[in-house]
Amino acid sequence: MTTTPAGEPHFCHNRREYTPGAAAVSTNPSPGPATTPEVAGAAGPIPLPTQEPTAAALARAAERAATDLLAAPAPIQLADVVPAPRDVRPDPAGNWRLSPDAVIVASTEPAALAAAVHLAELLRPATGYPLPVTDAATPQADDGIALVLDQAVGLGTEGYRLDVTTSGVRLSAVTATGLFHGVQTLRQLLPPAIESTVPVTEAWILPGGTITDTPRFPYRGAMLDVARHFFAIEDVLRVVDHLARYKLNHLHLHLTDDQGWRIAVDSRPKLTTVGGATEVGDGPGGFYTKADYARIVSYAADRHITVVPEIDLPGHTNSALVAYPELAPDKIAPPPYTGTDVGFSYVDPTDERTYDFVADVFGELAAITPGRLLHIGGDEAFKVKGELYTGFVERVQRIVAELGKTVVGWHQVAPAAHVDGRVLQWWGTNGEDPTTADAVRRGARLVISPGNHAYLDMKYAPDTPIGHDWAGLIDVRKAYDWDPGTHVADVPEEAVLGVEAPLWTESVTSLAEIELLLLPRLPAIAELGWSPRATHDWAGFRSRLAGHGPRWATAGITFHAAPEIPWPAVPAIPQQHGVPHPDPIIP
Ligand code: TNX
Repeated sequence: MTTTPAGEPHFCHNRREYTPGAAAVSTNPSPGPATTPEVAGAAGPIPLPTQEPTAAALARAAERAATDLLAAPAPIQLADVVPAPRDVRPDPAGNWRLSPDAVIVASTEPAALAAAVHLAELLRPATGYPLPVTDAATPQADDGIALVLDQAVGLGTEGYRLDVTTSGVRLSAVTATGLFHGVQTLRQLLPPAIESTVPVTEAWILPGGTITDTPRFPYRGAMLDVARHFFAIEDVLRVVDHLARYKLNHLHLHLTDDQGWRIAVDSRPKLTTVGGATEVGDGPGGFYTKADYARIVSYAADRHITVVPEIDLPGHTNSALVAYPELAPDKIAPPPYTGTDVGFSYVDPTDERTYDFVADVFGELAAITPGRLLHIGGDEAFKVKGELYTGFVERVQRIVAELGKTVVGWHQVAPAAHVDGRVLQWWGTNGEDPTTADAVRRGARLVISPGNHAYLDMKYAPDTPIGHDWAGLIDVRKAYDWDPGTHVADVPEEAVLGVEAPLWTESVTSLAEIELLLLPRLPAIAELGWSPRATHDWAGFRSRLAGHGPRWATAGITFHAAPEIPWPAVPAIPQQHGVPHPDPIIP
């Protein structure tokens, strides 16, 4: 997608990657017209003619193609939601039209009001309607939208119920989190033009009926590695927005690695002034001050997302060793590292100063992290073996527990002793893992991130311009077709806290590249985390997901136009108020 000077979004039909601005990534080998993979994918291969077509046949084919291209997008159905809701009861007689004088009314609790304000802010730019927000003891949906906190709804800490009738919309939940998730559903039920940042002419119709929804797993997350490449706060906030859209509730930040240390620690200033000044390649690196981090945490909290910070130990620590050589096994500062190897660095597990360092770092991090979970890494510490490794992990686990936090570690920490509440993040590529299953028997719970299904840094296909393939290629179907509840042998579903999609950034240098790898696989992982297994259905998912392409395009979000998804041939091009409708682009 490109954006014209006037700001209207357009699809470039000879591109498979849509991106705002000029940096669209083209992987389409045939630059000819009318050969978009999505069109070809939807219609199937066109047989080669055995003889010259007649003029009449050509005219008929051209007419058919034009009709397809110009067809109005199918109206949105109540079930067209990602992640799939638990229960959907459409009522085609209950459609409701959002009108210019609609009002949003919320329960008097500030948290309900905040969800209502969030909804108004989502709907105002594209509709151009004022959508005033008010509150009431018993909000009514009189030709408007009511957001109601109601204990009697009984859908847990994150569930919601959405009723759309001809007389208005009622969204109810026990918690503000439930209301927030319901707002995301409501947004998806409006036409894609709702993503426009300027007012557009559109029939803002919501499909009638009732949705009752609750998540399958309590933990649904994504990880952003800000250590291999550093990303600006605004980029992180935009990733938070993407998580919120798909009802993910945890953002794991991989804050430290060999190539850079990204979080300020007052007692160890050189971690950031020295350790933060590098990244993969020749970039300048960077770091978050505590105020920056607080901004991310609070932006995420406003979207009902908890930040899980990771300090990766004892390996992946070259940037810390450069800053503080007393942590290094030989007490000599290594050169800064800007390559992409893993497993060579480690803090000295035999030196007490290392544990003082760990206590200082986690102490300061705990103080600025409202969430309960602190991630201690633990992966790929190839040079710290056996009891030296488990002893180190056990001491770090105790330090975190004494801070009143719950420890998370990559599944390599499994052999260490259990501490209360311990969570392992499993990233294997084969569900047979007796060591992890044993840790679960000793009390650990799992966040599941299979390298060959959930790793967002894996390429989609051999021609994906960035990413790795060590865990295989992960197309959208591969990201979707697995079950977190049964994935790891001998681990019962009750021990599975949820799912997470990690994005490692050795090859990722910009927001557009983050989005290219995130979308459309993040919604696939989100659906595995949220939706009941009974709704799992690749055919249904791919057609629901297809409707999100025009949304992302309209919002200027880069995504990979995966050929296995039947993207609409022509996205709705919204008509800006007072501006002539742009010509549809017909190749
Ligand atoms: C493995 S999976 C790593 C990371 C790399 C990633 C690249 C894990 C816990 N560690 O250090 O960035 O592979 O895909």
